[in-house]
Amino acid sequence: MRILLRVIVWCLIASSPALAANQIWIETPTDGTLVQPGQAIKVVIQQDKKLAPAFFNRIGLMPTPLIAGGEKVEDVDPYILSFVIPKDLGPGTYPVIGYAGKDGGKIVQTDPIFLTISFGQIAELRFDAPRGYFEYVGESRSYPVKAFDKEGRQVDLSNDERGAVEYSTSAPKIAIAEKGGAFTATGSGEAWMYGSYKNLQASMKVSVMEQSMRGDLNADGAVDSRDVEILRKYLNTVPRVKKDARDLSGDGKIDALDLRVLTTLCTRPRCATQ
Ligand SMILES: [Ca+2]
Repeated sequence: MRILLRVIVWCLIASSPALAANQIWIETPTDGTLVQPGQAIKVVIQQDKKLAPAFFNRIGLMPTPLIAGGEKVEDVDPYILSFVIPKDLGPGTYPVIGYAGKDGGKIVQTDPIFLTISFGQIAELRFDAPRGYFEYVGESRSYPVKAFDKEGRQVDLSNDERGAVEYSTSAPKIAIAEKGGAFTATGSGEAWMYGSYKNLQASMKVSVMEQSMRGDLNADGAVDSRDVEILRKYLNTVPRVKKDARDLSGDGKIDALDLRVLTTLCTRPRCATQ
């Protein structure tokens, strides 16, 4: 019985396209990449390194609604193919499948990857969180905005050629905007964070906790090993803002000296947590 089972499993594996797919695969783009109609896409196909170079002499992409077809002969891997997404293609998810073959040999296929088309008309920007929150002055957190078309589908802005989202705040004394949706707390209080793209703007309230106690970096009302852990993560860095709560020695650096000062501020012996 067991032998029979093995034979069946072996037959399944041997006839499975997954075996052939192991010989070649699509390295980029990755599965789930958001794309736009009219966008030029570069597809990188890799082959199993155990195969000799030029093992395949026919490499191409299977025709799909996304790809009109086309074949390219290359003698080195990675094989790089390109195509332009048709301008009139509607939103949806479309497969990309690569194939390779050798004259007189059989054709092998990659596993498919799927690209998602979302419309380029951006109707709304939204922050990806209900509210911004910082536990101490000097902390940086990422609050990128997301863009949506008028049907509520997400539009990818990450490598948009039409320009990047610009970030700002209502009060630089509370928080400042850094690159790519990162913000840094500069003082305690509340303010607004903004993300702008063309004539659209998203806004979100942000709070920077007031420090009730020097060294209480996570704003939980105690100085303990949790605060030590936070400080430890930033050892030997230079704070972005003045009065950074981690720069306890006030010398403009976050280093072992601050760690030593912090341990003297602990609420309980040995910085134990409650
Ligand atoms: Ca604390």
